[in-house]
Order: sequence, then C-alpha cells, then structure tokens
Amino acid sequence: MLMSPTLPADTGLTLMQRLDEIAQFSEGGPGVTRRPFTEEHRRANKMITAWMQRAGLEVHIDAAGTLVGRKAAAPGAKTLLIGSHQDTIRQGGRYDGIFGIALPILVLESLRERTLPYAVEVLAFADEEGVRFPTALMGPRALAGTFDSANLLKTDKDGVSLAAALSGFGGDPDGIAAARRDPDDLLGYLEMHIEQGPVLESLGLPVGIVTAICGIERWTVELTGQAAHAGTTPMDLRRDAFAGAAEAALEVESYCRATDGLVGIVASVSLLPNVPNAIPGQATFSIELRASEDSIREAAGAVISDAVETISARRGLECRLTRTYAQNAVPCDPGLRGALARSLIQSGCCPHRLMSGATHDASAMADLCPVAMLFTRCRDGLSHHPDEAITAEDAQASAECLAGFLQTLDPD
Ligand code: HGY
Ligand code: MN
Ligand code: MN
Repeated sequence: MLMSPTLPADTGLTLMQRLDEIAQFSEGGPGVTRRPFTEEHRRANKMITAWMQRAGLEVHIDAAGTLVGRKAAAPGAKTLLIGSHQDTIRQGGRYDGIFGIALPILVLESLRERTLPYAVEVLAFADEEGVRFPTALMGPRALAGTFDSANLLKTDKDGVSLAAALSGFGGDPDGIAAARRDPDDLLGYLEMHIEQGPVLESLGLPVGIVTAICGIERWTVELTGQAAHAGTTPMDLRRDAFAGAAEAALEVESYCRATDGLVGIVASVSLLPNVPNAIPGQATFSIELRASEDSIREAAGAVISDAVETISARRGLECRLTRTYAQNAVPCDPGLRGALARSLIQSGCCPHRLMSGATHDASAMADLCPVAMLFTRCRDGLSHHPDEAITAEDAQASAECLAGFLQTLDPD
C-alpha cells in the first residue's frame, strides 16, 4: 500500500483508539447501546466536537440534531458532505456508524493546513437505526427536504415525542424545513462504513466501493385467535395465533430463499398472553424485505402479504397487516465511485465493487445529491453485534483512500 504524503502511518491505530474511547458512551450491557438525544449521545457529541475542533473544523448542531464540522474553502466553492450516524442498535458494535464520523475527522486533521478547492462538512447524524423512535433518518431527510414533520409527534416507549427529545438536545423542530440544502451547492455525499457482511473478508480485501444500496420495506402483522387453556382445549378447536405466525415466518423464508436478489426476515415477535400454559391469542410480528431491485421487493411484498392473509383465514385468525416503511434502492454515483477507485488504485488497493444489503444515511441523502460509499472489511462479516470488529490496518487503508480521494476530487 503506497502511503499518502499527508497521512501519518499510525492514523489507523489512532482511529481505533478513538472508537474505543467513544464506545464507553453506552447505556450499559454487552456491546454499545447509544440512542439519539440521550445522555450517551450528548457525551459522544462532546467528544466528536473536540475531534472536529482539533481538525480545525467549525462546529455547530443543526435543527435536526446533526452535529456538523465544516472545513471552509474559498467563497463560492462547492461543498462535499461526508458523514454517518452516531447511534447504534441495542447492544450493537463499536464501528457501525461512528466509524464514518471519526475517520473523516481524523483525515481532515492531517489536512488541516491544506486548503482544498471545495469545502467539506462532516455530518454526525443522530438517528439512523430507528431504535428509540418508530422513525429514522431525520438528519439526512432534513438536509434533503424530504422529512415528514408528522414524525415529530412519534414517541418513544416512555412517551417522549421526537420533537421534545430534539428540542431538549439543542435542535429546533420548527427549523427543520429551513435546514434543506441546495443541491447546486454540493459536490455529493460520501459515507465510509463497515461492510457488515462477509464479502470483503472472503476476497481478502480491506475495502470495497459500493455500487448500490438495497431497498427495504417493513410490515407489522397482528394475528388474533383465541387465548385458551393449553391442556383442556382439543387441538382441532384451537385458534393459535403463534402457530399462524410461525407458518407465516416459514412462508417468508421459503419465498425469499426461492427468489434471487431478495432477503427477508420475520422478527420482533410479541405474544399474548405469552405464558407456557395458555394458547397464544395474539401474535404481533414484523416482516422485513430487502432487495437491490425495487420491483423484486414490491412483488415479494404483495405475494407474502396475500400468503399471510390466506394462512390466517385458514386458521380462523383475524389478520391486520400494515406496511409501516418503504425505502427504494439507491444507485451510487458513477463519478464519485470513479474518484474512489482512482484513489484506491493509487494507494495500491483493489477497487472491488459490491452491493450494500444494509441501508444507510446515504439512502436518504440520495434524494439531495449524488452519493457514494466505501466499505471496510469487518471480521466474520459480523455487525449489529457486540463482537463487531475491524483491524487498524484496514482502518489505515480506508483513511489512505479517503485522503487520496479528498486531494484528487475534481470540484468542477
Ligand atoms: O438496517 C439496516 O440496514 C441499517 O443498519 N439500519
Ligand atoms: Mn446499523
Ligand atoms: Mn450503519
């Protein structure tokens, strides 16, 4: 790997140390749990602010609660946006999201004395995982002008609304509409992220260039049968909601296994009365479908929802099916991908291209400007897990690629 003239050889090590430090801001338990607009988020933002200031960036928090660090350029110059999310899933890893915030800040620190022909803004988005509130991506959607303000009324499990949490954190719910950026001012958006899958590791590569980000849709299903005594009720007189849910789950699995380019899961299951000696009268569960082609995903949604209705009718169950979320697949920008590929080749890395089966902040930023992503290998392809891991060498390779990209990107 050829060294970038500006990047210290221990950048990867420094990055790993910073990611270990910020991982402490967690709600406890295995792994990292950091939800948006919480004390843990506040403490993480304080550390990110210090990193940004050390890199010479001008720091502010925007109306949607995104922490922004800006490296200025000549008046009238366009801006390159780079970012990811600070939040995690419950008991997640220490690299998903925050890696794509800490890395660009550290690379910009090494370029502190360099003036680039464009401005750069590092964006630390508050909420990508949607763990605290039944909505997500407020930060990127505010910038893209696609945020639905009705989401501000949605509440967390304690009844705190997104608007109240945002206001209490220094955001401005009323100011979100004005946060929209003018795409003509922007060069694009780049997100550095761990792969969260096994492809790069299987190829023995440290980094890869994302070609497209999958589309996703989520359903909530509520099956209602009849709770009854588990011992006295004959099998042929039961209306077992969980048995219906289980049959639906197997239907999702078999349909996805049989359809190329589609993955699906039934998860987030809750039963009532959920005791060993009563027949489940109610089963509520989520269905999530993902595909690189929107037509494949939408066809799957139609077939699977019909199948759930058929299973319910045959079992005498009431069925309430709601599609709660949908996000189209996003192609990554050929121009930005080409600039990443040139930088990788320059730094001696193979410019391997791959699809993203995870969604990202970039999925929403694509409504604003051209987007690109660089993936970094993660051990065993594991993510959304406390054992999520990367190496300092791969962090260095990612930093080298970004340093080269920033110094060769053509702003015209
Ligand atoms: O679910 C996802 O793909 C992302 O990690 N939120
Ligand atoms: Mn994630
Ligand atoms: Mn992520």
